[in-house]
Amino acid sequence: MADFTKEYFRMSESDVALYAHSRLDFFDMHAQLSCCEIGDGNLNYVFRVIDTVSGKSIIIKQAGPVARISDDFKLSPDRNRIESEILRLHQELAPSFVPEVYSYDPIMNCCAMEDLSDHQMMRLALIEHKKFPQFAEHISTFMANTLLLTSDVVLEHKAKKAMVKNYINPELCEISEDLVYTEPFYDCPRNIITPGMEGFIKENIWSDQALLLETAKTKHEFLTNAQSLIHGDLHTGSIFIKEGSTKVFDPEFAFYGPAGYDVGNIVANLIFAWANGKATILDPTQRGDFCAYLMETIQEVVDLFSKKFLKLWKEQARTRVEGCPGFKEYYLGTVLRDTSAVAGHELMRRIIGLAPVKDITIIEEEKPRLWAEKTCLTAAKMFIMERERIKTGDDFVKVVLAAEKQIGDFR
Ligand code: SR1
Ligand code: MG
Repeated sequence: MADFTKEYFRMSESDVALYAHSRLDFFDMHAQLSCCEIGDGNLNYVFRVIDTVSGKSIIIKQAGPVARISDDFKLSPDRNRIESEILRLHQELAPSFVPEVYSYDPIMNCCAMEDLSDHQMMRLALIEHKKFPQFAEHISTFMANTLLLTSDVVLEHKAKKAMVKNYINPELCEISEDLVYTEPFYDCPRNIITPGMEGFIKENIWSDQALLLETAKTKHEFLTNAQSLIHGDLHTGSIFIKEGSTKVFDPEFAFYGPAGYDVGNIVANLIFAWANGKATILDPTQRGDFCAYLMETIQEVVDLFSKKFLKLWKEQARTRVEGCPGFKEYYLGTVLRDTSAVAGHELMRRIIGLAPVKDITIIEEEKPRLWAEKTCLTAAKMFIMERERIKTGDDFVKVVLAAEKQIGDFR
């Protein structure tokens, strides 16, 4: 029988069922457990264990020593500790927007958490063109709380530095440094590029020296700005959703970085869903309705985030320095500038880099696929180049509409 108490090994489905029975205080002794690996992410193994007698279920997530997507990425399984601790912290800072964590096991590098099978992964729900009217309200609260309450604005500075130390996450950061900030900007051998896009990318991205200079600046912002304890990978595949409920999970990329990184990721991934809607919904009324919903959501996410961030600042800022008139508006301005830049980077790296998103790859026909990719890249470039002036929800929406106009219609 497998021993889960001595040495790490990668668990099979039957190991996980046994683990749940013997190591967790969750199922009763008469439980009949069945286990299935359900993970479709790039890094980890996710198991759903269900008791066929009571119907009770749980999720067990185990980190492997290398990424699922490629053995090139050797990763510290410590990411599972970071993930479990951050989920617990997020539970305190933004209650009801995260799954409950039941246990963390530093030997097997796995954690057990609430099964959210009544929710759907947000990316897949958006690909089915479902709408979630409360999403902007939920995610803006989540981001304002988790980003401001972990910053120097609110935390005592030595306590904040201890947090920076505890959540140093060099290997996962390196993935973002390479995949988000470096590889999309040259002809990197592991970039995945859709046939027909090569010329557009060479001409508009790789040969644009002004753009490359700005991406050098934004990369160093990511490397050096230990502003907030960010989620670090807040795309729609890291969110479970159902009508009236939003749950953010998978914070294994968390570290102290620029607050705008999370907000920018949300904006970019809503744009992918918008591009998918434009490219795949045949009925014009339905298409207009779904795409308008996404533009409104982007606008609301940015504006609600700003409003809640300022309100929370007023209530929680720690010292007289943070109370200095004009400072909070200045600081928020820098977060929105970074939001714009990161939205641009996320759009670029999912079109040009190693880790594309399903919203785009699912578009089978050539014309709409190339339209979607070119529109996303055009918006991306504007977000990076014009980041200093992009501040309101309306500014973000206008960038997408300007990119759409520039590329033209494919129909
Ligand atoms: C090698 S990991 C590729 C991507 O998957 C994760 O979800 C992150 O977004 C990462 O960049
Ligand atoms: Mg992930």
